[in-house]
Amino acid sequence: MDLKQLYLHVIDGNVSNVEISVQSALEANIDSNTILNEGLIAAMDEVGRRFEEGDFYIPEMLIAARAMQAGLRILKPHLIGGESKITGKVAIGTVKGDLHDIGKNLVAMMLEGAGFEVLDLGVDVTSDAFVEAALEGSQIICMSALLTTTMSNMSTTIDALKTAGLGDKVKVMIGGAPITQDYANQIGADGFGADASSAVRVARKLTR
Ligand code: B1M
Repeated sequence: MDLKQLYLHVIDGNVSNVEISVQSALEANIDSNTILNEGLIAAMDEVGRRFEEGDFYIPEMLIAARAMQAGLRILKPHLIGGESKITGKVAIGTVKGDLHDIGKNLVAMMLEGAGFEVLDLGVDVTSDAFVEAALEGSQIICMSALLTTTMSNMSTTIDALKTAGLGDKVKVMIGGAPITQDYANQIGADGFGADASSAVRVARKLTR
């Protein structure tokens, strides 16, 4: 079975064909991470490229995102495995001004699968809401940003956590397409995840 079809169906935003292709790939015993990376994520990268070139507009990005999410729903039980012992409590959200949630949802899903109790704050999350989650016992504040114009809100939240006296009590992990380890170091985040699997590794390290 060829993942090229799945890739093309995501770009076309064809929900039912994406669902059928993910199901067929699973039945053909293709590894769930390969389906995710080579089928779904690669397609979203191409959608982003076409948007940048002016070949795609917001509606095309939206329908591709909807198709990707349909594929993810089928893939979810295969990605997260069977671990269930609670290993820590985290809060996750996409920062203020940013509505991208596919990567954040994927990270949340993988953290949950790894045994973390996950409080999903959604998108467009204010610093105050992250601080509130920390006050309520989240050990790691996980922030996602997809826009270069919103990533500075990560630093604003780190400042707000310090102002609330939580600087030493809570860890901060950040990620998203424009985020790098250098940026994490620069704003004083405790961890950076390049993708959902590394986010799980980093979260485990931060709660050890
Ligand atoms: Co938007 N968008 N978008 N968009 N969009 C990007 C991000 C963009 C790169 C496209 C492009 O130009 N090539 C560009 C940003 C450019 C920039 O900032 N330099 C862009 C733009 C410009 C915009 C708008 C401003 C467009 C406009 O209105 N003119 C607008 C902004 C709206 C807003 O947020 N205020 C906008 C809107 C949208 C849609 C709503 C249409 C839709 C989002 C739908 C949704 O999320 N429900 C959308 C989409 C789909 C994209 C692209 C095509 C795909 C994003 C995605 O879902 N990728 C994107 C292009 C791209 O990224 N290639 C683009 C798949 C996802 C699995 O990857 O989110 O990177 P990602 O997550 C990864 C890692 O980054 C990491 O793990 C994940 C799994 O590997 N990760 C973490 C993420 N969060 C993490 C947190 C962690 C650790 C790891 O720890 C806490």
